[in-house]
Amino acid sequence: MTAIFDCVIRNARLATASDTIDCDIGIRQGRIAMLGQGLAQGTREIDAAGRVVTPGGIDGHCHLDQPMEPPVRMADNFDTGTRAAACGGTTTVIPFAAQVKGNSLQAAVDDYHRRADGVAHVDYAFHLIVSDPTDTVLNSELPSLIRNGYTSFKLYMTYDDLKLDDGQILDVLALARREGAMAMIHAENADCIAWLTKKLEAAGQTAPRFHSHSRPMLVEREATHRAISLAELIDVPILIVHVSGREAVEQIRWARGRGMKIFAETCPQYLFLTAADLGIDDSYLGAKCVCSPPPRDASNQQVIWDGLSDGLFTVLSSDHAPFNYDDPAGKKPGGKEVPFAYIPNGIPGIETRMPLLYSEGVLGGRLTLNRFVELTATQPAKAYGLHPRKGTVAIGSDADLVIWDHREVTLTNSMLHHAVDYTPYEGMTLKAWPGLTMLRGQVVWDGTTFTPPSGGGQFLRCGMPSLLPARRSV
Ligand code: DUC
Ligand code: ZN
Ligand code: ZN
Repeated sequence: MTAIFDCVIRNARLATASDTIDCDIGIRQGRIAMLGQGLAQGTREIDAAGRVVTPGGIDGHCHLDQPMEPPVRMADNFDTGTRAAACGGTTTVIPFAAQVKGNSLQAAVDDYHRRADGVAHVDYAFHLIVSDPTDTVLNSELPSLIRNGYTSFKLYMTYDDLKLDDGQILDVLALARREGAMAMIHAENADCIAWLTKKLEAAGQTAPRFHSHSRPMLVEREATHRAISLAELIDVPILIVHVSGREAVEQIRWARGRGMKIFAETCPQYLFLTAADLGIDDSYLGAKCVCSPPPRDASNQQVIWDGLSDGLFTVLSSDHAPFNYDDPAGKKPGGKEVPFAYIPNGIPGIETRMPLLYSEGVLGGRLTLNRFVELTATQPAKAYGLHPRKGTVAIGSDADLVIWDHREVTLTNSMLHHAVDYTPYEGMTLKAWPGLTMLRGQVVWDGTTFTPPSGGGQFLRCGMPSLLPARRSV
């Protein structure tokens, strides 16, 4: 007799965003087929023996193989980046197809598919980055891409090659409202950053640590408030990405108090790093932690923890932006220790996102297990139109799961699977690590070894975000 399940995970303590139950999990053809006690024998049996099982993580903000201005190149492509994701308990990633100013958005999407096809080891969708909202982009390309499964896009208020002015942002937000798409906003005031950078350079203050002086909380607070105001003018929800501290959080709470739908994302670097990690002297090692917005201080870390536990934040993502430290294509462009303004922005974190939050959030007593699931899987799936196929454990959902090992782990870069030559969390002691990651019923990480899934990671066309109201006409 053939078994009715391809696999049964037995004796799980299964957590979703709403419930924690003790059960067996029956899997058939890559999907969750049954939850219950005493399920029939599966072709494969995995005993979870009371261990916590959660949905596979969804990293709703990461950068993989994103084209850069030479000589800079990202260290991770879809092969190494998604391998690292899988080993860290993430089964879906959503990196960015970035429009180059002067080029079409469709060209960016086509190029990005070529980079991912046949190479990814977990499932993936694409956000878009809109850097040049021409009439063609607004009237034709973007609406048609949204209808084809690219339902979220990022807008930048800073970075010369990406930033939009307020009028352009209003144009794109109006389109997001018409089409029901999710607009993500990078909120930092570009002119203030440029002005501060010039002053710092004139004073010879160019070491990596001055990166945080050029982007104080004020520039994030102002841009966050402006983004909220632009969204209010159009009457459209937005999601503010990588919120780093108190003053931005205050703006979001203020807007929510006025009944606005402002969603918010934060990242592990704002919980575990501070500006001191960019250096307390002029050492170049601080370049490893140069990212934007920059990490703040201990009291801001606490504000971020509070926002994670009390519901302020919608999602927790990695903002994995992988550049080697000791590399002419990385943090030392052209082989030189450069002024902070020329250091590629970003830190690696695709593999450490889930373990850091599980260990220090759940086992550290700061977050409930269900809130952990909500932040790392369920709400990203809802925000980006992948729920309920992804982000939860329910009958018919993809069997994307993590079994957690509660054990002491000293984090070192040598145990990670990305292609980056450092981790900002080197030497940290964690209380847990994924003991098994399953993608659509296939074990891709068994706690020791990575095994690529047969058939590879699949491209996911996103539906409409389910955190949003239905489409409206302006
Ligand atoms: N900031 C971003 O906005 N994107 C990538 C990395 C970073 O630090
Ligand atoms: Zn950003
Ligand atoms: Zn980013």
